[in-house]
Amino acid sequence: MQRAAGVLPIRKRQRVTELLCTKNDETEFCEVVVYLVERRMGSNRRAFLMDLARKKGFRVDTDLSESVTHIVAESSSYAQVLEWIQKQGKTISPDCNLLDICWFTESMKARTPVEIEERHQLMVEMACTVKVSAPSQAQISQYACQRRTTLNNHNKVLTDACDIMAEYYEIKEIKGQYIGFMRASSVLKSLPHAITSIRNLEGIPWLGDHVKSFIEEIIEDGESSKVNQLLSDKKHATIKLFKSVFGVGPKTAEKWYWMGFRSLEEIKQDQTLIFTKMQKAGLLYYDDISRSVCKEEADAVQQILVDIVQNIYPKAAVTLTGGFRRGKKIGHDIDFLISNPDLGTEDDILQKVLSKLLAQKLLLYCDINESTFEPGKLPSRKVDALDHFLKSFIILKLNKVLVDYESCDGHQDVTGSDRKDWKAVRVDIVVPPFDRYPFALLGWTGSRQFERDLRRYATHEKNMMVDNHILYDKTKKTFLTATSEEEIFMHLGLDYIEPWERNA
Ligand code: DCT
Ligand code: MG
Repeated sequence: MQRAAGVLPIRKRQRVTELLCTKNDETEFCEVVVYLVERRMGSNRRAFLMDLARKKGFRVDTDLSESVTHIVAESSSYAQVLEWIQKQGKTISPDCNLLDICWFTESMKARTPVEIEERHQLMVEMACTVKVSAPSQAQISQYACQRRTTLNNHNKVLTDACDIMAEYYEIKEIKGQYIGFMRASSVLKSLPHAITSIRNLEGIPWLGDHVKSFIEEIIEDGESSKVNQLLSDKKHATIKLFKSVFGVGPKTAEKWYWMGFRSLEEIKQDQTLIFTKMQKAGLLYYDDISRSVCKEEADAVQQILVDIVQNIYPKAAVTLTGGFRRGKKIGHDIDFLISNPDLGTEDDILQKVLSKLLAQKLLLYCDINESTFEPGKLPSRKVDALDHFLKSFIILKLNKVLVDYESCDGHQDVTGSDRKDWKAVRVDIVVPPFDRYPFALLGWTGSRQFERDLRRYATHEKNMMVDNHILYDKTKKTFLTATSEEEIFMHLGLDYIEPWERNA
């Protein structure tokens, strides 16, 4: 793979510098004129990065002109950027550098334009082009945080089958197999094409022998005998049913099965079982909360929370996170972050929100997890551990009149056939301290596999630790601050992945 040559010669650079730097210039490195290519980057991110660079003393031009010395592009090849420039009807200086975003990221981190190395230059052929016949291993990252995974899944048959296997092994607590199928499903979801032949599997990471033969069977026979076996396994189906009750984990589900229970009716009617408060609510509202929540319902709940929060703290924001932030149209619950610029108001906000919901008779169930967050503490090594922020798991009584069901696909499935004018919905509300908000947002946006891989990548590739609270550089022994998700990606040397590209 050849790299494009062309670092601006020093003499020419000086000439450009003289032309560009006026005495009033606030930029520190006026020999460098950066231009960010919007293609693949998106206008919002471009605006954010331009602003960031200017704050760090860089000259960034909004328009592409011959004075630009450094053109920076994301996920693009040399040829693609040149073609794009031509399409815009622009010309650039022959000595202009066409660079990958990694040069920009490193320069932001160093607060100075870093020396251009070969790896910073755009490649003549695009490295991430996936050849449909046989993608090479180097082209698909083993980390979900280096892949763009939208909801446009070209391999649904395969990933659904892998997800069924993963869920089975999760319940059985066979971690190796569970992770294996999760990773395989995740990488298949990111492919830009459908796998139609065994040859297509070459070079795709995480397809070990076991998973490969599982997939090969589906490609050849159109179905998996293992999945069919699981789907007709009554024991597995019963344990899954019990586990689908809010507050019931795999251990309790399995215990109920071994105690001889086979249906939720039997569980509900039994006089000897002792339920937790959460399980009681889970059983009571099971019909509603076992159904999917649609985006329109999430929007209605957000409006209820916004109305309450803005009355108490006008500067506070209510952000929809979880699957809905990744663009999903349905989910099993609705996840929110509430953030207020005034530190120390978290308890008060949550208390007042819950009191108000209670007064409005909308709070069917509520469980509060007090904050155990200690600033300056290193993150937990447990990848799946919940965070330490103040949060509340609730069941909300949502008035159906508030929901625009007309816009909701398959709204019969969502609302059910009952005649009551409300639906019970599961809502999580997290209230992190304001300076932790970008980390909390990144953590709560998910997907779970994306978060796992982000942590694994930070540890193994960067000697850093990241979680919902902090980013820690183990080499420098320092905590890195961030005011946005973009900055966290930048600290980690990662291209920014939009929320809707995190459906790993
Ligand atoms: N999360 C995580 N690790 C976990 C659980 C959750 O990183 N063990 C993060 C990722 C998603 C986010 O929290 C919200 O969790 P869920 O609501 O379980 O996931 P979701 O993606 O919103 O899925 P759904 O659409 O079904 O609600
Ligand atoms: Mg969710």
